[in-house]
Amino acid sequence: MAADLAALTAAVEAGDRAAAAELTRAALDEGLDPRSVLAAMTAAMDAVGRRFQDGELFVPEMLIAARAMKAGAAVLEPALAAAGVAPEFTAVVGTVEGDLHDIGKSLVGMMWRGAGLEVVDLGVNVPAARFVEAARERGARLVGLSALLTTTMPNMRGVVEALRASGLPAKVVIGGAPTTPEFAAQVGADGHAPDAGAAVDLARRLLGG
Ligand code: B1M
Repeated sequence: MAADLAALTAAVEAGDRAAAAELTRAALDEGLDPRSVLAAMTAAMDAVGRRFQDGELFVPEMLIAARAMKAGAAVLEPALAAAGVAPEFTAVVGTVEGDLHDIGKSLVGMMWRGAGLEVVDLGVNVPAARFVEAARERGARLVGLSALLTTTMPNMRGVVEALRASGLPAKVVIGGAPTTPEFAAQVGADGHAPDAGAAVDLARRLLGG
């Protein structure tokens, strides 16, 4: 199969897992920058979100598109990671309690790996105590919190408070569509990133890189 980023976008949007994985593989085999491959897939998810808002498609279609993106991302991840250097710092990342959206959080984790961090991905629906436990066990210098729902973003405050109370030295970065820099400041986080690329810049800044 030949590399075709437009076809990759279309495959993710249509929820075609096999094509998403194959087109990702073809793009990497032809030497395309893994970041442009990632951009082709995120463009598809943006389109899915817009169509959902317009009532053109519903939750099951969103879920199927998300799974196709994950299939492509699984192929892409080693290439992003390969662009990095040996991990100097460990980051813990997860989606806060009550929230099941994992694509943005996983992308941030992938990009952080690509930037040379060791990343412990706790998944979705993660309680505050689990973030603290993992940060302590893994000696994390960075904790990333994601929330996609206006109803779950307040749970970020509890995670930040639990991390501060633990005395661990980890910096806390938050992100996710409804979050803002102002909200990050309100909950006491060290920073906010609007997207996965910005999350890399912010991590580097906070870790002194
Ligand atoms: Co949901 N959903 N969803 N959903 N879903 C949204 C978020 C929504 C905006 C759709 C809409 O109405 N237009 C809306 C939220 C409205 C609101 O709160 N204001 C919504 C809703 C309402 C819901 C349900 C309540 C629907 C229902 O059941 N009635 C339900 C909630 C379930 C729950 O979590 N408890 C629900 C369920 C689902 C699915 C399970 C079907 C599926 C998720 C599948 C999965 O993740 N495995 C899903 C999806 C796919 C979406 C949309 C379409 C796409 C989300 C996504 O993956 N985007 C979304 C609409 C949209 O965002 N356009 C929507 C692609 C991803 C790359 O972007 O996650 O924003 P994003 O991440 C970006 C940045 O935000 C940032 O970087 C990422 C990459 O650049 N970022 C960080 C994210 N985390 C970060 C962390 C950082 C830094 C940056 O530092 C640590």
